[in-house]
Amino acid sequence: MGMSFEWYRDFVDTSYKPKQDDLVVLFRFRPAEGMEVEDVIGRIASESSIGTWTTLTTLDERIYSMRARAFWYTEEHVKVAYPLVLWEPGSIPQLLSGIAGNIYGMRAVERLKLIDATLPREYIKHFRGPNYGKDAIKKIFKKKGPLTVTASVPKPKIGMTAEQHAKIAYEIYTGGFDVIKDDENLTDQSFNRFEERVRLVARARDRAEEETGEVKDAFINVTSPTLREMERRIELLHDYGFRYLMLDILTTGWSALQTAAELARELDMAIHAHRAMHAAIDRLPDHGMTMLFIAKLARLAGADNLHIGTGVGKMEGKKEEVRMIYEEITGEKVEEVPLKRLPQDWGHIKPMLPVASGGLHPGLIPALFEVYGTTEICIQVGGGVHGHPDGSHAGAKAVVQAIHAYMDGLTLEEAAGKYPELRKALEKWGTVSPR
Ligand code: CAP
Ligand code: MG
Repeated sequence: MGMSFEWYRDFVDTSYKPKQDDLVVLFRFRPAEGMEVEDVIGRIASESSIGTWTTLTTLDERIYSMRARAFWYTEEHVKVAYPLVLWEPGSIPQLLSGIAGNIYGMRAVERLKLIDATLPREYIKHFRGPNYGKDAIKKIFKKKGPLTVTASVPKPKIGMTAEQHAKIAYEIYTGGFDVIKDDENLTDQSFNRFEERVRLVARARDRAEEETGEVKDAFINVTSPTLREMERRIELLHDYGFRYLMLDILTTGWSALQTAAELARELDMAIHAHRAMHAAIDRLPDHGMTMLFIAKLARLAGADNLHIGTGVGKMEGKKEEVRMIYEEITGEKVEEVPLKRLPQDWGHIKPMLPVASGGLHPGLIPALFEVYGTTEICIQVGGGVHGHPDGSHAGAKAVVQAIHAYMDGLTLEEAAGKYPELRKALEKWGTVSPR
């Protein structure tokens, strides 16, 4: 039992039944040495809603009724229900300042992981979600054949001049790829200025569209030091006819994504969300926040595409997790997975376009499609294109050949007999899963 001036247990109520428009959060926790479970879950619910460490003379009935309630728990999991009134309509930063703020730093809580939250319709109605999402496959890229959107990052990941970058763009566009993508750490450096890259890639895009009759675009990174500069870069992309912008959503933050989403809608553009830094937040099983919940927020905030892992490439993220996140960002009514995912009705919010990236190459294409259970995704292949023995153009062709082979029910070996570029890629990498 706590100190006489504490009231954390007021926030534990297993008789409480969450209201329809309560926001419910599932946490995993580990009590600090000597702390009882009820004292820990009381702190989690208290500090993330209206409470603090001591009883208050300023508390009144109205405010008291706004407290969160830990209404279900075990030795290491707790569900907390939050009255809707606590949350500013449409603000992801304010939501996180509550349910993912101070509670991580409390001495009584040794470890804490935010697993998921059920966002009520009354909360999500203030968000517009993706502008295109998965619809982009047909509405932007006008795809009829394999519905896989192919993107490639020039590698080495930074250092190329804008001319070298644009030359690679032309090579992969004419090799059959839809998109040239900036790397997450390419923005506006001396060797590759943003404006010059936009101008030169637009020229390569136009030339390739002319020659192939296909829609080509780019995920050019508008990650900037200020939102004002980010908006300026987005407008420049629009001026050059690009349909997408790319944003590192975690290093820029949720207000940046919500600002970009508002502007993207005005300009009828789509957002390719890169998740660089996510593993600093989601990698530990017992502390931080799940990629599932990050993905949920990205969909709510209006990102169209989101990297969610490959299950077979160089980045961590098991097949089961990739599938669970895939369902979350493309589903309409998402089912609960006990202790791993809460139910979610997405209502009017469109499905996103999932992005598989990280260590991919032609030899991994079949395994990747098996993980996702669909080919209607965006795949990003960097090293697996530009490491091809015959160069980037052949590398792009080899990936496209592997996609077609999968669609035609050919094994990679059978297809290698048909496609020389694919054979060369398989000779170099086989079906290795790089680390
Ligand atoms: C992949 C990549 C992507 C990662 C991000 C890189 O390059 O460009 O940023 O996929 O990870 O820089 O590593 P390769 P995730 O194709 O050469 O591996 O997609 O898991 O967020
Ligand atoms: Mg990258």
